[in-house]
Amino acid sequence: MLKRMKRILAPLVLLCAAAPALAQRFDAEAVCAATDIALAYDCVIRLSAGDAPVEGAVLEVKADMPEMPMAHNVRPVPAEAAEEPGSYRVPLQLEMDGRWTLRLEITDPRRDVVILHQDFPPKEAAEDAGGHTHGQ
Ligand SMILES: [Cu+2]
Repeated sequence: MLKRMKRILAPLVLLCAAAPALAQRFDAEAVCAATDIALAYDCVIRLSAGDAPVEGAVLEVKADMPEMPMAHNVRPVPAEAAEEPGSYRVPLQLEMDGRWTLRLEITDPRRDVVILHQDFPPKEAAEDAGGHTHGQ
């Protein structure tokens, strides 16, 4: 019985080892710029896995304020591929200034969620670029 199990499992293990990139989680960073419209921002999100840009991804961005649960209901915005490989443009219409989270819901090439923390209007200091966390 055990022998049989091993025979079934062995090819599976091989498959996983052959595709280490697939096991790697996505990473993202956002650069947002103010527009002429109040509280509207043009964000460019760079998506990567390992150090490689992720091209052709499908993702939506949901903005929310972690410190104001239930206060905002900004609709998710589908990201559009930008010129630079692995870059995606997301126009955001926020409802107030302050600290927002951008929840990246990635559906392709595989499902993942990356949460970015971002101040609006964006601070100029690079030190406050904001960290990011992963979540489901
Ligand atoms: Cu708020």
